Amino acid sequence: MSIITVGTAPIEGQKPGTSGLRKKTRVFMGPHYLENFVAAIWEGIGGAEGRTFVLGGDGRYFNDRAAQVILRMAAAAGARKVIVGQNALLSTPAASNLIRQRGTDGGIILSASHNPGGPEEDFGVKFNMPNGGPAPEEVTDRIFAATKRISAYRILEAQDVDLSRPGVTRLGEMEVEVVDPVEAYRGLMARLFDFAAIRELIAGGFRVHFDAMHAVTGPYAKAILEDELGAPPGSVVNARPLPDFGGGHPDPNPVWAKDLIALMMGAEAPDFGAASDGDGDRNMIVGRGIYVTPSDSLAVLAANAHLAPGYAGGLKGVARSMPTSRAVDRVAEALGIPAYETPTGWKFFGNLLDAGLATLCGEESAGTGSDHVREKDGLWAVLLWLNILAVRREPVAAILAEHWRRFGRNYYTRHDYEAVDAARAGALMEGLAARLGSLPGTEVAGLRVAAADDFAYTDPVDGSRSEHQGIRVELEGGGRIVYRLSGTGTVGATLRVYLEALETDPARLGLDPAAALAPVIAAADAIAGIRAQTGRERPDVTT
Ligand code: VG1
Ligand code: CO
Repeated sequence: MSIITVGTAPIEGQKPGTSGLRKKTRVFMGPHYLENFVAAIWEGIGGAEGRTFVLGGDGRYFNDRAAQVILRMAAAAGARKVIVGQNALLSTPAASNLIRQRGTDGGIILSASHNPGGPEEDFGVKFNMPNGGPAPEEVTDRIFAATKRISAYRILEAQDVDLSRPGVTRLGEMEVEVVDPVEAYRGLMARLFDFAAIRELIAGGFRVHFDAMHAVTGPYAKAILEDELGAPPGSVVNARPLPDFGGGHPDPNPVWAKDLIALMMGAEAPDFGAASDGDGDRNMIVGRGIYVTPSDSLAVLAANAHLAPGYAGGLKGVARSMPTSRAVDRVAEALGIPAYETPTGWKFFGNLLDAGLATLCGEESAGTGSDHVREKDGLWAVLLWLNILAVRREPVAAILAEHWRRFGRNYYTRHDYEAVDAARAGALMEGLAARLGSLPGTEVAGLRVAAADDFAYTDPVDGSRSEHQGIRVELEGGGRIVYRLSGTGTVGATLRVYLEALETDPARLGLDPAAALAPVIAAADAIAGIRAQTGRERPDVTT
């Protein structure tokens, strides 16, 4: 086997976004595209020589071939060892766990998460640090810089490694260890949660339904929910990971997991429903007859986490991404613990978790997690909910009602305008930013603006600063509008508008969220001129 050096040239646009580099699969499969980026990763982290990495992905189209390329490049770069999930599969949280447990120098995750998969859809590559978390901006900036000056990369000339069976092999000088993708993760979950209590709950007739959306969580959910916790076979559906996720978006929200919503709202609804996304780091929670918004889920988990053994000592603090509703802040206040507000994307939670400032983190986009790994974790959230339900023995709806009575309710919705012309979306954001100073004190659609700013974040641990992370408009009475452009899309720009209204009147806690939010929605359009600027009458996706 020999190492060959391939001449190449910089390819434009290899700038990692909210969560790694995401592009159309065809783009990734184009000449040198993947190779250039991987070589830039090696350079951005100071070389791969002598190092050990974890490698795996969500099983989408091109996952298997990309993994083989990365293995050959790691071997050529002098890596000591790569730990790969069997068949190149690893959920994002399981990869994070392996990086930490095995003390590796980081890992590469192949995923475009909730984006659809297939030859005409999306692919992605992300580097995670030795702490198990996504590379911070300082590192992704170095990787991007390396993509702009690359002139050659090195790769081993070799056949594919057999990744179909656990065991140790070699690729040139490098060791390749193929591991069962579920095992270490299952062990971690068993340490955090009271499996015996959940088993007893389920044995008592409590019905669980989990939709893996044809994505990577299927094998994890089957092993844990069915095999370990005794949920009857068939409780986990769409459990086989498919390269195109069955043709849908593996995005656990009421739009893309509508079968689950229909089931949970029907007469025969199970007690508890859940779904996860392409790479297993997101979750959707649904009770019988009630959808739990991710922001509410984070707040309920924060208020009840102490009921699970892994969190019995209480929480050090909580953190949420800026657009996430402030429901969890109200819980933190009641618990007397700090609440942090970070930019969108899990990479901003890493320092808080490493420094022991926060125990629980969450995002409105259905991501919740804790300091057990450095990624959000879909199945973890499901298990924490089940542990809480096993202790409280109340329906999900009753838990929410009690939560709102105690803390108030932050009605919440997100409107996405997808594939908007990038120039028009940029102009909308710039126009807003230019008018921020004049907004406070004005009345819009019957609501008064209390404050407005362009969100910037200074990391309390390392002092790094991230600017232009979305525009916040605070309304009197606790409402809020946030405008932000997505950093994970692959076509045009996606404008996200996050809408929140606070209600503490006990008589108004059970309103239809759309009705409760109608004035805030009207104000959001009036302030930004969304319809006029995007030419869209209504959002493409409402969650
Ligand atoms: C979206 C979500 C964000 C999440 C990110 C990655 O980013 O809004 O909360 O962290 O996806 O999630 P953006 O920039 O498109 O709004 V995952 O599960 O797709 O890796
Ligand atoms: Co994901």
